[in-house]
Amino acid sequence: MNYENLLLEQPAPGIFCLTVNRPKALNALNAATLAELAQAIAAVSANTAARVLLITGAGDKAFVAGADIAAMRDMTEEQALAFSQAGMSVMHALEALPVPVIGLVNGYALGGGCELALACDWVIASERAVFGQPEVNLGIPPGFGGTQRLLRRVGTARALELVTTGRQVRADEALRIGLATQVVAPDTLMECGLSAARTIAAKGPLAVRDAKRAVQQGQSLGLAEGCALETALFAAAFGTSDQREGMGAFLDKRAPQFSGR
Ligand code: DAK
Repeated sequence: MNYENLLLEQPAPGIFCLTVNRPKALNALNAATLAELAQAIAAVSANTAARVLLITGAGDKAFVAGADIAAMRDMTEEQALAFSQAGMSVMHALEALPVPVIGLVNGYALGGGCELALACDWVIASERAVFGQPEVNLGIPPGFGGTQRLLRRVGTARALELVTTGRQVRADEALRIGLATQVVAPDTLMECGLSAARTIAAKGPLAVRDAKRAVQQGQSLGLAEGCALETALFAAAFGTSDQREGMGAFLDKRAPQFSGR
């Protein structure tokens, strides 16, 4: 499928890479880009061979510099509601993908761009990355889930400080507060992402899916319920051929060949 504002590529078997591609507007998210993101995420979700999704921004300056301010300026409340819902549903769809989603933040990740990074399962940042929720500078609060996902990732006080001041966070601080899990040199960002993706793609796909699901759902469960979910997923794994293959391969001292069944 051809997209106007995105590139969806498959650099290796099972590994998909989605690039937001509007470099002249620093990859800002307008309605058309959000609609394409929804389509691309649905395509990856429907592909049973998919193992990992990488997301990045085109050019060397921005991951995504936010929702498109020019497109938002004259919106009515009704239009703003529809725009926020479109952005929210993209972020939810990304989070709900059964495969891990790694954000490769190559530059500015501001406003909607920071929210897109927060909807990724984790983020590898370039040394040039800059994160922030600067919406208050524009007279609006965040609208694509930033307040909620930021507080879950960095804690309440840090989230409050960032969303009320609009302060920008550089890569080293992002690493320290948990917005990024790793910071790498700009020209190694894609290779680091691919390396993580290859590692994941070699694992049991059902186990990866269920491990992601347990961690994600655990965020909104009590400890006992979360552990009950883990028990159910663990037991169900023993009905799969991946479990027999993984354990058999270990005992045979050979590399496993997982089938995802
Ligand atoms: N939207 C549209 N265009 C943008 C943009 C954006 N977010 N960010 C940059 N651009 C455009 C610039 O207008 C410029 O276009 P031309 O003038 O060349 O035509 C081009 O990209 C290059 O930008 P600069 O010339 O400004 O580049 P600099 O290197 O000088 O500065 C910068 C880079 C990232 C620091 C600066 O561009 C900047 O501050 N950009 C805005 C960042 C920002 O404020 N982001 C948050 C956007 S607000 C809601 C729904 C959604 C949201 C909130 C509520 N509801 C419905 C409730 C989400 C809001 C946001 O994300």
